[in-house]
Amino acid sequence: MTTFEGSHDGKGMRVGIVCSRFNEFIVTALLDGAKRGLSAHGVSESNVDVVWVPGAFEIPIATKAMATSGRYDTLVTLGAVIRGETAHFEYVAGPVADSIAQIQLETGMPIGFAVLTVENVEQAVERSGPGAGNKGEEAAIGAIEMANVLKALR
Ligand code: INI
Repeated sequence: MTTFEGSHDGKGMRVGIVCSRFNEFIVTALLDGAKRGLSAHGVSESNVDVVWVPGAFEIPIATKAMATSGRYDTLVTLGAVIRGETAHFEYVAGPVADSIAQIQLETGMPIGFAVLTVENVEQAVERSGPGAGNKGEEAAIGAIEMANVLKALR
C-alpha cells in the first residue's frame, strides 16, 4: 500500500494571493494570517505576490489569470461576504466558491479558499483574528499541503 500525503514544507514555493477589498479590514486580517502561515512554513516573502480586486465577485477572474500564468505553485483566495450587508449574498458567495473549485479542476492549480461567507461582522472578526482560527492562515497552510500532495501524485 502506498500512502500519499503533502507536507507543510513551503520552502522554494511561489505563492499568489488574491484579496478582495470589500470589507477590507477583515481581508487585511486574513492576509496577515496567510502571511504568517506561509512564513512559518518556509515560504520566502520574496516568493509571494498579492493581488487586490474590488470585491469577492472579482476573485475568480484574477485567480484564473494567476493559475494560468505559470508563475505559481499554489494560490490562496481571501475575501469576506457578509449576509447582513447585501441582498445579493447568495449571488456572490455561491458563484465565487463554485468558480474557485472549477478553476482548480480546469487548471490543476491548488487554491486555498478563505472567502468567508458569514451572517455578520462579528463572525467575520472571529475567523480573522491574530490567534488560532484565522481562516487565511488555515487556507495558506492547506494550499502548501495541496501543492505538495499534487506534486507527489504527478
Ligand atoms: N463583495 C464582497 O466581497 N463582500 C460583500 O459582502 C459584498 N456585498 O455585500 O455586496 C460584495 N459585493 C461586491 C461584489 O463582490 C462586486 O465587487 C461588485 O458587485 C462589482 O462587481
